[in-house]
This record gives sequence, C-alpha cells and structure tokens, in this order.
Amino acid sequence: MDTPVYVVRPFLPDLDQLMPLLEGVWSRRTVTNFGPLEQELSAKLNAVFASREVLLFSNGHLAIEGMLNLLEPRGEIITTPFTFASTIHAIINTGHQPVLVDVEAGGLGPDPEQVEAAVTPRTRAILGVHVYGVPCDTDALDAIAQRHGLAVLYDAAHAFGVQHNGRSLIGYGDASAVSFHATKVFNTIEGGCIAVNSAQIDIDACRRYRNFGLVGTDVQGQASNAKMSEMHAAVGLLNLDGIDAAIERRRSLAARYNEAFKGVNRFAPLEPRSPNASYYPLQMSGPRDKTDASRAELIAHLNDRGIFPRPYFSPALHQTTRFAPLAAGKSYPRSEQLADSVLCLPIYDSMTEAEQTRVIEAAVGWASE
Ligand code: T4K
Repeated sequence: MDTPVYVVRPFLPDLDQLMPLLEGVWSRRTVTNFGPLEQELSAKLNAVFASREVLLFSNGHLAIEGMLNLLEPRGEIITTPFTFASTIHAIINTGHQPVLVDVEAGGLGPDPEQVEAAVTPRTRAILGVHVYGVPCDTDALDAIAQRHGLAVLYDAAHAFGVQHNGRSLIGYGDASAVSFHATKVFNTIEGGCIAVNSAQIDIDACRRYRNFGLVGTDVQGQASNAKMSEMHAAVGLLNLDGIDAAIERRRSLAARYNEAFKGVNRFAPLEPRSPNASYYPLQMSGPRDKTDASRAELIAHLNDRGIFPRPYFSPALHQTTRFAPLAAGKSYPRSEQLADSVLCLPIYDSMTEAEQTRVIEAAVGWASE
C-alpha cells in the first residue's frame, strides 16, 4: 500500500530551530500566562494583520467565543450554515441565538440581501465566515451593519495570508477570529487569535474572557481559559518566518491541480477559488441530486489508492442533529448544494510532486472511467 496522502499535513518548523526557543522557555520557567514568546508573536501578527491589537488564544474556537462574548445584551447573530460546527457552537455557548441565512450566489459568505431581511430589533451582529479564505462581501455587510447599528465580526479561521483590496482580510470587521490549528495555513499546533480592528471593541473585555474574567482578585463577566502557552507561541514564531514560502508552495500546487483538471467534465475546481490555497475544493458536476453519490464514488476511488480528501463542509450545519432545529423548516439551497458537491483535495506545503501526481492521476483516472 502506498503511503497515505491526507487532506492536509501540518506546516512544522525544524526541530533544530525549535530546541533553542524551548531551552529559553525551560530556563525562564515561564511556560504560559502571557510569557515573552506569546507577547512577541502577538506583536508580530498585529503588524501582519495591520489590526488595532492581536490577542492570542489557545484555539480558534475560543477566539470566536471571545468576540461574541463582547456583545451585550445577548441577542441574535446572523451567520451561514456552510461552515464548521465551531461557528454556531460559539454563538450558542455565549448565550446568543444563531439566525441562519444562505450563502451569496457565486460566493461563500452570507448573502447580503438575506442578511438585511433577517435583521430584527434583537440582532447584535453579523458573523461572516471567509470559507477557504474567500472574502465575504465586506462592503455590503459593513453597509448593512451601519444602517442597523450592528457589529460585523468574522470567523476568519481560514483567512491567514489573504489580501483583500490591498490589505489583510483579517483586518476587516470590528474584529476577526483566526484559527492557528495544525491543519491551517499558519499554525501554532493549537491556537488562534482575535484581531481587534475597530475602536468599538473593548480589548480589556477580550483579555478578561481569555483569563477567567480576572481583574486582580476580582472576577468580571462571563469568561473562559484560553491562554496560549509559550511552546505554542514558539512554534508560531518559527512558522511565521517561513509562512510566505509555504503559501507560495500551496499556490503553485493549486495551479498544478487547475492545469491538470482542465477538460475534466465530472468535476471542476470550485469557483470562487481559495486565494491562499488553504484548501483545494473541487465541485462535482452533473445534476443537483447526483453530486453526492458521484462524490462518494470519487472518495472511495481515492481512498482505495491511499488518498484521503475531505468534504468540508458536508453536511451543511442545519442538516446536522445539533443544529437542525435552527432551520425550522427553512432551506438553504446554495449551502446545501455546496455541501452536497464539494470535495477538498490534499494540499499542504510539504506535499511532494510525486504525492500530487498520485492524486491527479487517481482523480483524472476516475473522471475518465
Ligand atoms: N471556524 C472554522 C470555519 C473552522 O474551519 C474551524 C476549524 C474553526 C472555526 C475552529 O478553529 P480551531 O478551534 O480548530 O482552531 C479540522 C480541524 O481540527 C479544525 O481546526 C478545522 N476547522 C476543520 C475544518 O478541520 P477535522 O476533524 O477534519 O480534523 P482531523 O483531525 O480529521 O484532521 C484532518 C486531516 O489532517 C487528517 O486526516 C490528517 C491531517 N492531520 C491532522 C492533524 C490534527 C495531520 O496530518 N496531523 C495532525 O496533527 O477538523
């Protein structure tokens, strides 16, 4: 059996480079709770995102919760069902109510028209998701938020390295939450951050959420424990040095896939394409009710050859047990169509040409059967 090719492999620094940083951590004996490496990484990322402040978190999920926790009183948060479970869990965990709208035609973010129609006196924020790093319609969402006095927040879990109108996509919205999980373009193994962008955001409240609500010996507000350790920050600092080359490598792999799939008619690269090549989603062709079955065939064909793509995000979240009640009889046809037809092929900076050739030959071979 060939060695497995997974949908992603973590981008990791050389152990030789990591050891000196860990020796420093060991000798200082400050291993967590805002040590010097944590502070250095947050300052560097703040410069990369051109945000007002970056607060590092132990994972991207708690960073989303940290943003939503700022919104008082609790109310409705408008988002989409074509996302990872984290987005909607975070809304519910912080005491808000998710209100689902479909994704926009030809895009992956919330449909602005449906967002505006969903606004009620209880709406607090729009939580857009830049799925695969594809920007939401930031101008339209800002305009709606201004008209109705709402916050615009982004689940920017996939957005590291994306430039939008000449600046980091993570700098958009009142705040954005980013994931630095091992499966992401930039990772700290587990980790994440809130990039605070607007002056409206209470940075101290974000800090308190991350650290038990502590203010000296007092405890204030709903809170969690979401601090990033020094070891995670060390990995992040080293990965940050190599990130531009890693994204370039991903983009060249994506370009090779694009070339290889020209003329294939059973699937095509999804439009719009992932700008940071954080994922390589294909979309199955053919009648709407057949894509799920043809995708299952393609997955089985690839699995038999030791290749493990993933249908991120299928099912759409309103089709899951936990979140089905949110749909209350409504359907989200664009999200459902995406959920029934997308398949993310393996892509990661350390992918070899031989590994990619295996994926291409297997996928094209299946399509020409
Ligand atoms: N919002 C959105 C839109 C998100 O996509 C996510 C996370 C979040 C919020 C929350 O951010 P975090 O709290 O996670 O920071 C993975 C990731 O665990 C998750 O971070 C990610 N989105 C989601 C889309 O994908 P799984 O359950 O698919 O992961 P898993 O363990 O099956 O890994 C996928 C493949 O990656 C494996 O087949 C092999 C490879 N892999 C994975 C790990 C963990 C490795 O080679 N090494 C590894 O250490 O969720």
